[in-house]
Amino acid sequence: GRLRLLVLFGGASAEHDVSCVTAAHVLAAADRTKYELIPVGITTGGTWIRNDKAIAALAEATPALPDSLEPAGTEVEPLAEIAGEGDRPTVVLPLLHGPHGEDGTVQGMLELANVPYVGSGVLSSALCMDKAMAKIVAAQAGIPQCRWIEFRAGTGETASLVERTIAELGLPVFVKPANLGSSVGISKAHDAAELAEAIEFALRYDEVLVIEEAVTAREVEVAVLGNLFPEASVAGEIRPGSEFYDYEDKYVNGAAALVIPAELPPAESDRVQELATTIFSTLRCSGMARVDFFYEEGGRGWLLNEVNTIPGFTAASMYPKLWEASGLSYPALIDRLVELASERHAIRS
Ligand code: ADP
Ligand code: MG
Ligand code: MG
Ligand code: K
Repeated sequence: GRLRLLVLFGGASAEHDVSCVTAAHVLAAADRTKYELIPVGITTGGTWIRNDKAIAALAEATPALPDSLEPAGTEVEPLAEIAGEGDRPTVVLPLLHGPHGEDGTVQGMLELANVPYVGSGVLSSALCMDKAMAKIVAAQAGIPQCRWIEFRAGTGETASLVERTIAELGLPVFVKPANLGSSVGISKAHDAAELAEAIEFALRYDEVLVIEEAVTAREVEVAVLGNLFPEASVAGEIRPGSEFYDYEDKYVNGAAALVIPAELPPAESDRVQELATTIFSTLRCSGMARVDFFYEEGGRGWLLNEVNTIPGFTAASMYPKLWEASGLSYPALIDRLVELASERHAIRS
């Protein structure tokens, strides 16, 4: 029989809508001779809803699916829905970005349910979601990174943090909430006044902040796939449409251009692929992750920016495009991710 592939989408994050688009694309692309596709949407309030309309559409010979799924249909109880009826094998594909999806919380629930799921486990998901903790662990393994400082709310006044930042990092700097994505809460500060504002702004999103020197560099990303023996795709470059790769650029006007493969000397491509798989293993990732770098030409070379354990997955997203350019089609990528999820689950249980 076919494997039940439970596609989890939506969620409480700023990337809710992106996730709904991704889910529609995955349903359209996945091989229906292999999978019984069960789309389950999570509302911004956290309710789980099985999309019956999409399930009915998928039963047709030529399914008419929307461009974007909705968390609409029958409300379901999460653990019961994951388990399904009888003992049909199930794999869960969490297509959720940011907090309560990519940060280990949903992964913890899936561990308790004892089902295989695509992507990283609890520790790695939480680690990669927290920019400060990820940097600390990566630094311990000797991974090159930009200069940065951490700040916890309540441990000092904004004015003294402004002073400390300028003394230690200079200007301009990037101020980020530790636990977020999609550029939400992030700003670039060019002077002391902007820095104070950037700190106050980021503190609305998290009680831990990361402040980094602003590097002048190219942005290069590598898709990694695998469990204990991960493989790297060709590298791709992002050319932001504005001063940095912000939310608008990512999802609203799509002004950023993707260059695949990135134009790099062969030795540098090899180097960044090797770094990407090392980082993937260092941060205990499994299944998939997109490892994002700054490439400081003529300077320090490769600097890790961040790791995203549930990278953007629409047809236009970097992660699947990098694999396509490396010889793995979108449907084949889904198959491989499902296989990796099953393998990891079999080893661990
Ligand atoms: P997110 O997880 O929200 O994507 P990032 O840390 O990747 O957060 O930052 C978003 C974007 O901001 C990056 O893609 C890059 O364009 C810019 N940026 C972030 N940090 C720096 C930095 N230290 N120097 C230069 N640009 C940066
Ligand atoms: Mg991110
Ligand atoms: Mg990023
Ligand atoms: K991240």
